Amino acid sequence: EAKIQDLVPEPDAAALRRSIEYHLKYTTGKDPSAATLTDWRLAVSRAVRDLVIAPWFETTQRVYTEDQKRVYYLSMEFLIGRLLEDAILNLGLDDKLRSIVGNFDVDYAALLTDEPDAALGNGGLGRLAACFMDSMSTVGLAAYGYGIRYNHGLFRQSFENGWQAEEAEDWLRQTHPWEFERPEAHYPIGFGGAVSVDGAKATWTPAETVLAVGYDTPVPGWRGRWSNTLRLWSAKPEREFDLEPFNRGDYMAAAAPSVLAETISRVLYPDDTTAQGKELRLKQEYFFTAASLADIVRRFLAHHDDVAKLPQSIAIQLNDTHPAIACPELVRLLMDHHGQPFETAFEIARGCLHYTNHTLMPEALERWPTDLMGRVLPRHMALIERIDDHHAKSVKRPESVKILDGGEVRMGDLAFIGARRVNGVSALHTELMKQTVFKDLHELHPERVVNQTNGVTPRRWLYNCNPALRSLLNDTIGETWVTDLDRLEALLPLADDTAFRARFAAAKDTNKRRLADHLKHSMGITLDPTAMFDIQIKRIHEYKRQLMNILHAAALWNAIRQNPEKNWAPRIKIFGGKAAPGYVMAKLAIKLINDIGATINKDPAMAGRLQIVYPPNYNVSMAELLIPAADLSEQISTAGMEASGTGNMKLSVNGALTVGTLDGANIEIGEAVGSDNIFIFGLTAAEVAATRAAGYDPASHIAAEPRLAEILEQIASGAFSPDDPGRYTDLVTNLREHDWFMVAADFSSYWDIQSKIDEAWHDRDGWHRSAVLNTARMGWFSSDRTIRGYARDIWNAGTAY
Ligand code: 26V
Repeated sequence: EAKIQDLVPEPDAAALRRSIEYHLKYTTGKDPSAATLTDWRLAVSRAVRDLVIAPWFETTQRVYTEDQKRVYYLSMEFLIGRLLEDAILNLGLDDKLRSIVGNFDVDYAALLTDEPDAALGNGGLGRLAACFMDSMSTVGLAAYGYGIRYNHGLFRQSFENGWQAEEAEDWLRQTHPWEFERPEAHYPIGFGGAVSVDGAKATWTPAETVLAVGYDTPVPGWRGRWSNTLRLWSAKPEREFDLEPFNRGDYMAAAAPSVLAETISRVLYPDDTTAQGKELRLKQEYFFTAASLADIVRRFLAHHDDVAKLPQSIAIQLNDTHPAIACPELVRLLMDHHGQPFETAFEIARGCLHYTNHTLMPEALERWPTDLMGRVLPRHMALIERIDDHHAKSVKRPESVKILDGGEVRMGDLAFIGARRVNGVSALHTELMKQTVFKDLHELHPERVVNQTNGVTPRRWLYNCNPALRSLLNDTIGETWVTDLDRLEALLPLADDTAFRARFAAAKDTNKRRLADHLKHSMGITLDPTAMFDIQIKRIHEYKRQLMNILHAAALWNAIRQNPEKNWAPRIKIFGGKAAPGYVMAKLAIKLINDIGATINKDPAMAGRLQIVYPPNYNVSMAELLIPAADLSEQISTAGMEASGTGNMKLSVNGALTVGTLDGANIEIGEAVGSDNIFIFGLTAAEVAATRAAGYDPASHIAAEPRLAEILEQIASGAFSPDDPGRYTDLVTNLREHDWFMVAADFSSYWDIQSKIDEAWHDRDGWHRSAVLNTARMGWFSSDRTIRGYARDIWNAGTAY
């Protein structure tokens, strides 16, 4: 039997060159002498894309003829980043293209970075979905990703005088060469209106309807041996244009339907902290969920006739509660369109649906006012009530497990009740789910909650972003690690090999110089690549405690000034991340980092000792530069609050040592790399809960830690903000009196572990040994392992590789 990868025509350089010339001329309509860098990039992208088409068709065909179980991953966010370099490296075309493009007299590196970074997500949840797409193709699982084709992804961040400023992002301004519009795959999606009931039959007549139009992007796995589809929905009006107002001369009114409809897929919500009950957000959720389910049911019925068999043929994964409306929507389709009675419809739907929880933070759990839900989705509101009653009747103590509570629909409870399996994303997080938010539901349905610890794709996050380490690994242990990351264990004995350690350290040095060059060009700053690169990159959130990190920097500044000749480990603290535009505290933390940074950076006594760097607009592409250059990875959330983390995995597998709390996947990372190769500090999740229960008093911790007391006084008195001395009054008061995230409680142990890290840094051999052991022991955190876990424990679906 032919392997799908045999269908990737072995691309000889001459054919590739001709294909690029062809696309430049006939697809882009440009002559080489007039072509811009972007024209060349589009031509190269098309030439590469052509090579993915054969395996893509072949995969689709094989899944269809073998009637393989299909997995549908429904996610409001796919944070995919750039696609060209990823595709080139997956297909093994890097060397060939570098020389072909060079021969056209075009800068290959510049061509790759000309691609805008597709930022259709906020952070961890969206990037996980992108890693899963890569892994599902690489392990050969029949899968479709479904999401929204936002016209504007996550905002662009800049700093104005140290404050975050936001600008609309515009990735579709240029042609997006990877997608295929599917005008034939369109579905009308209704909103509002009324429901009429005739006996057992309900008919929903929506007040407005928009069209969901699909755009497909092939997702090639490693070496193109399999290729799944990412289908993103764009909202279009049913009629582009109203002729009647146009004829009257009212041109605005003529275009109104199109403006209204297109609003639904216009922009990604940039707030991943609070679930405010915004009508447009609910419409986005229903829009993409309903379009996806219509598409899924249509594909099923194209070669099956009995909807009762849906659960054998398909598995749907809900990425958090954002698509949780899938439960009543599928019940609605089965009842109103396929004549199933309610209870059968509900059991079929539940047999198909699975739900992943990504956060326990109460303010991020979605709840929709019942009046809003009833107005936007009247048929669904009625079905949710019915599902709630049906479930309550089947259990003891029904009052503790109601979906409808205080005039709101609790989407987590709906998702739990409507799902066959519910999973957390790290061992700790799954335990906390069972003990806290889903305690009552878990007791009623003890088989439902399972754990699937997150992972990251080793293609993008090691092979592609770290060419220096990639070639060392390939030279040393061969290339099989790319699809079997446990093979990194072959490095274990080499941790004690001086020559290997030196090569490993040299790769790190190369990556640090690459980052230093980049920051020189983009920000005009100079970094000493021999200093420790101490990196915290993630969304700005109080619970992630960027504040504690910058307080540590300020305390270090005081300590170094007092004792400049001490053997300080030279450190460059690098921050990256965006704050939700409405998150006042997070934006103030950004300003504080920039204020403290400016003070430290201009102090000549800090030269060669301490520096603060915060490049604006952290995104996937910047992560690809920062992660391979990190020596120290900051994973310092208040224990119990970071569901898993995935940046922690990327940094460790690239040879950074972690300083972290016992939170999320840090715990499992510590078990894997060994306690000698990670720096763990702070309260445990149980201690955090107990401290809170006993009545936490930050003032006593501050009084007991003069270093912390001193910097808080400095900050409060305006030492870092002489232009506005009162800027941080509230922030400091909050730390002194409330400190929900327990910065004061953990500060001493954070300071102490950072001092140990300074000592460890001076033992260069010891540090590099630990770095090698981090890489060697992180294989388990491949998202290939995670996906095989979902396939086995949740989806009951097969994999070809
Ligand atoms: C939440 C919300 C709340 C409602 C409004 C819009 C919105 C948009 C995004 C989110 C996502 C927050 C949840 C999230 O990203 N969780 C992260 O998921 C990662 C993948 O499982 C995990 O590694 C992180 O620890 C977790 O914070």
